[in-house]
Amino acid sequence: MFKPTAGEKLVELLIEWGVDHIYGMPGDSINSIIEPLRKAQDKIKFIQVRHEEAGALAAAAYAKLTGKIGVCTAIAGPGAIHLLNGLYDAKLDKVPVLALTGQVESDLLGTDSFQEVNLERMFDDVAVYNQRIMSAEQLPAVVNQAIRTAYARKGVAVLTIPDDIPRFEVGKEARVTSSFTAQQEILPLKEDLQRAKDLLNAAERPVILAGRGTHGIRETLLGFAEKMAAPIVLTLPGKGAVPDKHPYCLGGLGLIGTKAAYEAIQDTDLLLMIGTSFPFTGFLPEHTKTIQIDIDPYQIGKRYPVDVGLAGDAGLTLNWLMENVSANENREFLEACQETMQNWWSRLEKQEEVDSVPIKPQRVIRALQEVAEEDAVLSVDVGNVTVWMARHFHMTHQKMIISSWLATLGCGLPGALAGQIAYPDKQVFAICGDGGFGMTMNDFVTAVKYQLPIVVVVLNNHKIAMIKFEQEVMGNIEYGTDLQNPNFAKYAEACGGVGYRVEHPEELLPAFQEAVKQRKPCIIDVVVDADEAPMPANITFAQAAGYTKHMLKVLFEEGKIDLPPL
Ligand SMILES: Cc1ncc(C[n+]2csc(CCOP(=O)(O)OP(=O)(O)O)c2C)c(N)n1
Ligand SMILES: [Mg+2]
Repeated sequence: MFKPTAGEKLVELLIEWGVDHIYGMPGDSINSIIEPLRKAQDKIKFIQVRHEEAGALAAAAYAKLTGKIGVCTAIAGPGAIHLLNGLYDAKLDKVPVLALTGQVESDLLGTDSFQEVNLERMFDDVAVYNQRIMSAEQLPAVVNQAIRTAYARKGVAVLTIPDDIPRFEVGKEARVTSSFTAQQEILPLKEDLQRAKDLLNAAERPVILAGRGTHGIRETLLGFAEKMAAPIVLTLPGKGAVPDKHPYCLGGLGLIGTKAAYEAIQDTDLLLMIGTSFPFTGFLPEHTKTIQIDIDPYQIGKRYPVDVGLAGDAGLTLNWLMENVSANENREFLEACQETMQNWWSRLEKQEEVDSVPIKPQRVIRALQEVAEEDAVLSVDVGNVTVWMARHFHMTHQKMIISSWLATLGCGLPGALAGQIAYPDKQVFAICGDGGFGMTMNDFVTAVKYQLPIVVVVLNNHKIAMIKFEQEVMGNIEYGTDLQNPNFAKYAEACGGVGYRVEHPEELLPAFQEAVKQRKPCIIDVVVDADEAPMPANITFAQAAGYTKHMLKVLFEEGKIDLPPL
């Protein structure tokens, strides 16, 4: 009778779970996993990445985009170590990822063998499930449990597989378990809903702070906002939950935020936090009544004092509240917020039209906006580039992903690879700074290899500009912030893609228009102004004081000063 090897069984189970691709770099300790993957390539595709970190970041991005588990693999030792950054991105953004790593042969473990690293200990902090496979018979049940745990606990499962095990046959004594995970719908306690209802009925100026947990409930959220006459402020991971230009939307909060959002949050008499554990609590009001809705009770009241916690599904909870609260007839506060927001948009539009050289980063986002289709995927890297995208790009139905909580540089390109694999027919953009792109740019050739027609936009200011401003606001002089870059357009061509180098504003839109028609991997290398400051909507005294100190240092230590134009 045919008995599969443990490697074959592993691949069979991945397919049963609906996994259709896996990112990785083959090598010694996983060759016995790669061989069954080769045999099953019509059902599960192996995407060979050039750096395991890009593979893990892509797996995390795939999970963020689709809700399905992202899978990556790496050899023992160095390959496994390279996965860590992407796995932490998945952990911090709470998405399911499975990492399969090799390990030295079972009978060599613990002998300081070649490439032996204590992987269970190394992955201990990042993983919600972390097991070394001990036998071929153990493997099937553990694979099922690993994937189930990653889904149920929204995190990373790691299976460390000693080199010999995938080659053994799985005997009939192996336990048979289920390859699926059950779903649930959760409503908060009745008495908590009742208390929330009372607070809402008494509120005159309610404001909604909507986070990642509000994706997919757009109509409910807007219906609720309308009934409560409550403007909606979005966290960065919440961007796209409602269209940015919707009359109820006041844009983002914090350093990336808008004046309207900042003021609304300061003036509100009832803050309703939905699906967010907003970390920048300095931007939240000091004393105001607060309701927090989150599917996970662990998040409620964690960072900010709340009066009522509603532990439940955001959509179901809002539906209950909508049916039970009375409408807020007073729309004055909402209308005042809307007016401030209109002014804010006009201010941003003016910034987007400036035609100086070097090009203003805001103008690049405007060009992107003009070519991006309604269902495009936008993978945004970390840096000032994040601020420009968060503020200037008006989402309608696009999907945007970023490394929200780890904020790791280099997430942009891997996210775009995953986006194009998940949605072969959609436009997919990576929007990166030169610092961020530089961290994972070697995997641009992966897009070329697998014919993934992503468009990478590099806002090239020859600087890690966000850090320059951080240093200056602290009162220091920038140091270690200049970047020596290649010509990224020529790099694209050298990799077999298409490159555009843009140095003047009038070349910008034509480059974008051509790039999206190529259906080939492209890089648009835009030389942008490094001195364009991502000014927050409100400037604190400490920031202003710090900046003044920086200016004085430049004057006294370097004898020069560039005052910003009035
Ligand atoms: C892996 C990693 N290293 C360092 C940082 C700190 N960091 C945050 S933003 C940034 C600069 C980003 O520069 P760039 O990509 O050129 O974008 P810009 O700010 O110039 O638009 C750095 C170094 C980080 N977030 N992640
Ligand atoms: Mg830069």
